[in-house]
Amino acid sequence: MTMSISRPLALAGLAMALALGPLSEATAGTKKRGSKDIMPAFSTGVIVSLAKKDQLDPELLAKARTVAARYGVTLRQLRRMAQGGDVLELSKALPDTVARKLALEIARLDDRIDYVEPDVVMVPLGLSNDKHVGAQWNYTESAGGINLPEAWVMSKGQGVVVAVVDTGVRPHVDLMANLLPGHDFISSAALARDGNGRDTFAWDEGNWHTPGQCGAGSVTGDESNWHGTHVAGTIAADANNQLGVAGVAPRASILPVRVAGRCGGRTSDIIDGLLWAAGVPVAGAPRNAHPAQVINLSLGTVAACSRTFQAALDVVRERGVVVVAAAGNSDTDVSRVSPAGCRGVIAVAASDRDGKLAYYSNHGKGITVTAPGGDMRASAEDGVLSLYNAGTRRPALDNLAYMQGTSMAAPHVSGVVALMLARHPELSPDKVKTLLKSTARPMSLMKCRAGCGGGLLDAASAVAAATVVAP
Ligand SMILES: [Ca+2]
Ligand SMILES: [Ca+2]
Repeated sequence: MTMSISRPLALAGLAMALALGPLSEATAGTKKRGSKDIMPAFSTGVIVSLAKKDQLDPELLAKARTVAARYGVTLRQLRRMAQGGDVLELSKALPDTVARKLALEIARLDDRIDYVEPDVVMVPLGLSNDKHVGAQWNYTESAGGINLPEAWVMSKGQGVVVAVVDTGVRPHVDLMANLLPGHDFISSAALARDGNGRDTFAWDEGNWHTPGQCGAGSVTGDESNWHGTHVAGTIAADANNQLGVAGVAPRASILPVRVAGRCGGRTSDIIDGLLWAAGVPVAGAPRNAHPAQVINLSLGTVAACSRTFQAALDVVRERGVVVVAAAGNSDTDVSRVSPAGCRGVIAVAASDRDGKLAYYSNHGKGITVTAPGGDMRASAEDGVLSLYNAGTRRPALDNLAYMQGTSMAAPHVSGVVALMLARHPELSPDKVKTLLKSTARPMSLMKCRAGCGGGLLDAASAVAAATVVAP
């Protein structure tokens, strides 16, 4: 019954996964937690401004030096600023909080002082210290990136659960901190490769298959593609741990729901997984202790939305859960695809590094927004880098890989929705959809002739808008 099989692999497009070598830090098994997520603010001096633009006199400077000595620093008169005010340089940088106290004490020395402020060092809004974050053009580049660093100042997705209804996950060292226990909904032991049907372990056992085993049109072959791990990494790989990559919402939690194995997943299993992810009781499965606020569906098939799937999506949406679906990679109208063509979902098209609709991406009126999915025809590095496994069939060591597809685009949106909900948990699925559309960056006719929704996903604008609207 090919109509009942949805293939996550089909959405991983021409699954040109270029596996990087095993990461030494991953194999070493140690995890350093050096820097903090918050940007460390510090000051190298204070700016003293006197009333009537008076200049600082030696007597006042001497008093200020006495105060500074109590903070273990000396002051040097550096120069006068263009609009008035004197810059006094500290012998060593002080943390912002300390510099503010020092400034306040100096300000109280003399009535002629209008104000004193720390000469705070401003830094570029860097993303994080993760080893390979420099390869994540999809977060930072102005043409094709999602404007993530500015969004991170506002939110990192703390407290939001995102379900990845997919092939399961590997316990990747760069994901473990954010991984919740999930469930395996694959009812066929043969497709599941774990020796049984449904169970409480959502580990990806590999989806490789022999030639002809999955029928015509199958995209993967004799190598597993660790699809769910890659998707989960884009949503919530741990950030600032000096390892691997960063997820879009590095403080969100991932609920892994395994629905696809060898040859893909049955609609009946996917629907049970979807409902369970949203907190709906499913016979035979334990109660979901961590119901998701966002569900990522990087899978689908070219078929109109079935009544069964639509009914399940309606139930999930009534519970206030946001469903994000990959539009598919057949360069066709999204209305022909399920579940992205179903009502009420956020359908995501894929863009390339230039911010142009990717050559493979589906499109059409049903698209909500477009997000980076990459195009690896010229260079693998123009794909989306995320978490992977070095095993060709069975799981082996952690590593990273580039992949392309609308499967890679959808998790960018799921991550941004997590950032939005962390700021405003009461937002309805409809409101989230409206905001994603209205805050996206419009694409010119050169970038997309039609059917890219609101345009390119803009994380900072979406999170900013989410904080100030009614639910
Ligand atoms: Ca199983
Ligand atoms: Ca990381």
